[in-house]
Amino acid sequence: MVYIRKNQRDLTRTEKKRFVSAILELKRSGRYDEFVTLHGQYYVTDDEEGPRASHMTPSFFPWHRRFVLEFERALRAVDPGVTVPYWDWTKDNSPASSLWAEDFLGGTGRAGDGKVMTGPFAHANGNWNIRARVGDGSFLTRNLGRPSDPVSLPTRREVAKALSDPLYDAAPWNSTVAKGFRNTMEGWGRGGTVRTFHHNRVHRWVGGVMLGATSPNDPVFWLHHAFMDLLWDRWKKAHPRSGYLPRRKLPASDPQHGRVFSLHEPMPPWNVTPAQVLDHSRVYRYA
Ligand SMILES: [Cu+2]
Repeated sequence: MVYIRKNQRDLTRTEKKRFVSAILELKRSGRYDEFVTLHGQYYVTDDEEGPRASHMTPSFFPWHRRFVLEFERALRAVDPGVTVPYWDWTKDNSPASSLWAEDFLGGTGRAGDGKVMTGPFAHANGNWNIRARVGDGSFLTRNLGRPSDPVSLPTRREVAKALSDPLYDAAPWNSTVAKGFRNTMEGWGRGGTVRTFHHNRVHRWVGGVMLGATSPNDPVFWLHHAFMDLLWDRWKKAHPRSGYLPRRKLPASDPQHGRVFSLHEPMPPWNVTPAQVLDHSRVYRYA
């Protein structure tokens, strides 16, 4: 049965409650932290000598598609009616959005230590103890919009511009690529400048634990990446003649040989190829 991923703003009160409860159950059982740890393990940078499956790489989109899907499977094993909603941050772009309300993800962190004091994931409720992380502190932190040095969320126009590029990705297939949909959306800027866009900027806008390798410690991670996944679909629809690149394994002479995953190379840890995750329409669809 195909199931639907909805825009988070359209969830009913009951849907929000069931989504939150399923997450808390994964947390209680220890399963949630395995996802955090896995993301941390795969968060490697350009200069890493080994294979780079999840970030700064063409397989950023397929890797995260599979990652969110694995998480969603775990949620659905707890409650088969639950799916991962998406957060369209071009529209719901303020801390006043219902996403951050008491009955859903809770709000921003308090001044000083950034500790989140509201909602089901606030530390005081006893259900959300952060274990797998880089740095210290066992509580969820956020700094929505970073008021002391404001960050803005990507706009519709900026996203539309990224979507208009028919090129998926280009050599050298890393964070320095100055063209192509993948790196513009992933958001590493141009050749190491400080301008960061789109996906990375959303992590920054949320702040706190959403920065860096163990960002799935904040449940909003999944809603952000579900929207990224939807944007990849939109890009594919807009450019039916384009496709995932590189199509073939890079030659041994290429400095990125053995580091990036071409269309038919299996990605760890699941050993699925980008080609195998291109079409999800028999598993889930977006409403
Ligand atoms: Cu991310």
